[in-house]
Amino acid sequence: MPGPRLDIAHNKKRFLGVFPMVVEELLDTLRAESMPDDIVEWYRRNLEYNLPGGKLNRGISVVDTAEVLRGKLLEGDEYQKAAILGWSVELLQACSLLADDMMDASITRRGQPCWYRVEGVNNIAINDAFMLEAASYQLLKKHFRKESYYTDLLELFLDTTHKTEIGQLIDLVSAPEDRVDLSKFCLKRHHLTITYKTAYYSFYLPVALGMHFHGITNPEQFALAQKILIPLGEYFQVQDDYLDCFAAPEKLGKIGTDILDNKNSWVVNVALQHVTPVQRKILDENYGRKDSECERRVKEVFIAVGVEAKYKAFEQAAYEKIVGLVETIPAEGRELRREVFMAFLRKIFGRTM
Ligand code: GPP
Ligand code: MG
Ligand code: MG
Ligand code: MG
Repeated sequence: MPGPRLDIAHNKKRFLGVFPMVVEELLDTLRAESMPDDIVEWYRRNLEYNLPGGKLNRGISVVDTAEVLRGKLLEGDEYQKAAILGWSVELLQACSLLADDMMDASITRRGQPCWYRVEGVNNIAINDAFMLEAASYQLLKKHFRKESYYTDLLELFLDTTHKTEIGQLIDLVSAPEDRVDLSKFCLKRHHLTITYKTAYYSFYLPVALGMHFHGITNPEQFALAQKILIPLGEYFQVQDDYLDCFAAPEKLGKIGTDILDNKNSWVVNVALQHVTPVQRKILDENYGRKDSECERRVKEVFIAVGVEAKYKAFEQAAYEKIVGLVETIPAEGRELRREVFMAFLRKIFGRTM
């Protein structure tokens, strides 16, 4: 059985079609507490500014996974329920991005000013991030509390959030603002960082949710999915590091900050492996400085050492490794299907935004 074809544009439109209902349900949780209108309106603005503007890959992948496993498109109430699970992931993602942009001193996100930089918001964005996280549990409670797998969903959200926070901690502690020491950077620590800060919540979480929705209960199947999705997520975050430095901000929707922020990024690690002593001195003197001229000099070295070709080679190797992992799933597997992972891989391979 070939399963349904995944039409990315159509799937996004369909997923966004559920968003107004999600917003109203969440606003109802405040109305039920008789909150004043301006408070309800603030919450609405938080949701509408921070949720729908991205690629929505994580949320849509919950639905995609459920549909591939089912072998047909979901319809009506069933589609809506899977999409709500997807929006719960998008709420968690929006929460992380709001907070991350403050921690990384970012300027733009999804083609608009970061929420904390919007006039009148500032540090209220911290509370807004918490509210987005809480909103995901409100949705889960309303729509899934009667399901046998409700506790599994809750544990999955909580454990994934814990892992993401650990990853964010490694990311931040590895990038002290006042002390640049490139000899402390290493790809082993980078790998640990990206596994925790990105791979679990961006890749394992959506697919595991789709698997629960479909009724899969066998822990071995979840372990097998994780074995493929963590490398996929690591590959995605290397892309994020590369694009932070080299993509056009208008296309990416965000202005890169990794060089200014002294981040232990894939790009600087690869450059450090290939620099001459003169280039190394330029990096030592310019990396992690809050100065666009310093940033320009660093990028010049990255280009001169051939980071682009190394990235292309990395992408190809990552693609082949992941396809190899996917092929460990039996072609006629009765539970997991190769297409769950190939659909995700196709969405990100060679991405420029
Ligand atoms: C990506 O880091 C990781 C996250 C956004 C997770 C943040 C986790 C928290 C617990 C707040 P990044 O800074 O490279 O992302 P971007 O490039 O999108 O800013
Ligand atoms: Mg960031
Ligand atoms: Mg960050
Ligand atoms: Mg980044």
